[in-house]
Amino acid sequence: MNNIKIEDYGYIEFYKKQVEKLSLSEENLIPARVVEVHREQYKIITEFGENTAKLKGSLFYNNEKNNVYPAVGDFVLARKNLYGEDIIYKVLERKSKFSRFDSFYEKEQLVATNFDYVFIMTSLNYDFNIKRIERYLTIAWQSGGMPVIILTKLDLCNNCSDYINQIEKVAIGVPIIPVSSITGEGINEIESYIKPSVTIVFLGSSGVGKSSLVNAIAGEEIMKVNDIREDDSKGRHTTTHRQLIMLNNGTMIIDTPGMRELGMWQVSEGLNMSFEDVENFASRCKFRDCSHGSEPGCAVKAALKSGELSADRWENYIKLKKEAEYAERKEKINMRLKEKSHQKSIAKFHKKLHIKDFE
Ligand SMILES: Nc1nc2c(ncn2[C@@H]2O[C@H](COP(=O)(O)OP(=O)(O)OP(=O)(O)O)[C@@H](O)[C@H]2O)c(=O)[nH]1
Ligand SMILES: [Mg+2]
Ligand SMILES: [Zn+2]
Repeated sequence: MNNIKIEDYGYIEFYKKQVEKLSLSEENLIPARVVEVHREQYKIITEFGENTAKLKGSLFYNNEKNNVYPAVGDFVLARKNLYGEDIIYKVLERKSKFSRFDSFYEKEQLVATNFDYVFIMTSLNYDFNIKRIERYLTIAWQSGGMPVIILTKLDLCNNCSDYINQIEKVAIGVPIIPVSSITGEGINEIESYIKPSVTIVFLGSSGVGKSSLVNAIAGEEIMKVNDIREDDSKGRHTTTHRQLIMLNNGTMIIDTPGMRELGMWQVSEGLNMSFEDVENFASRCKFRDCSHGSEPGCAVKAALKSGELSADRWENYIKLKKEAEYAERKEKINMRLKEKSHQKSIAKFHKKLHIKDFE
């Protein structure tokens, strides 16, 4: 792979300006984009082509509080190694990021970064679940990318307009595109997003047809698809890791494995956007701190009663909000713990110096 221009990978002024501000010239660092992330190994693309890379240990494994680790889609500064792995020095500030709350490690997990569009994919059969779409939309609005809803497996569906009507109610102002990767129906409607230097992240449960759509758009088999699987609800993950793919026309797609769990992570803006109707009602309550319980003049209760607001939508809003608050509390605790261990390691260091002084 010769003559690669990192600009074609979306390296725009936003990132260039950050680099100009850093005085790293003597290190000979070059811009790169992260295309794959494995446990401790990365795959990056630079002007020299694709290569494996690892983190500069002293900069990343040093128990600092504010280390930012690379995710798929990131622009980083790296040092070229002609004989082996490149070395990643720094992750540049992101223009967008999709993250979820990892309930096992109780912290933020980044799914993808620096994309322009978020394709929220759901299939028009067993998988269809309006609450999940509300959840995806909330995180997508928060991400900084533009959400688009893609309804897959159009060829398997007889009552699509019914599904579309349901989605329109919860996805106000979001494009909704039904497609079939088998018959090709609807693919031309996606074409307005398929432009050079544009990055799109594909999200959705396992088996909805994310990788199939990558192939349908590309017109060739780039991603592996499990053809014997019929019922997507019972599927095993076919795609096993997140990956940024460059199509022939210069569009980049981040294909992801389906996620079982999509916990809320810092989504207050996302909630504002995806539940604008709900928050509008709440802002009209008589008391500013209304708990929407038994207070008089509660606009939410009135809307629920009149049917202007559906009970399902209200309940889901409350649920997502609670989850987000939980994640926020956990984050605060984690920050405090990190702060403590950071202080401890500094204290240890000083103690060592001190002992040496008197030796
Ligand atoms: N009938 C029909 N089947 C489809 C369509 N798109 C995908 N499929 C089938 O659905 C199954 C899953 O497709 P994948 O593309 O692997 O799904 P995925 O979302 O990438 O799944 P993971 O990688 O596990 O997250 C495969 O058997 C596909 O052949 C479609 O438009 N119509
Ligand atoms: Mg896949
Ligand atoms: Zn109220």
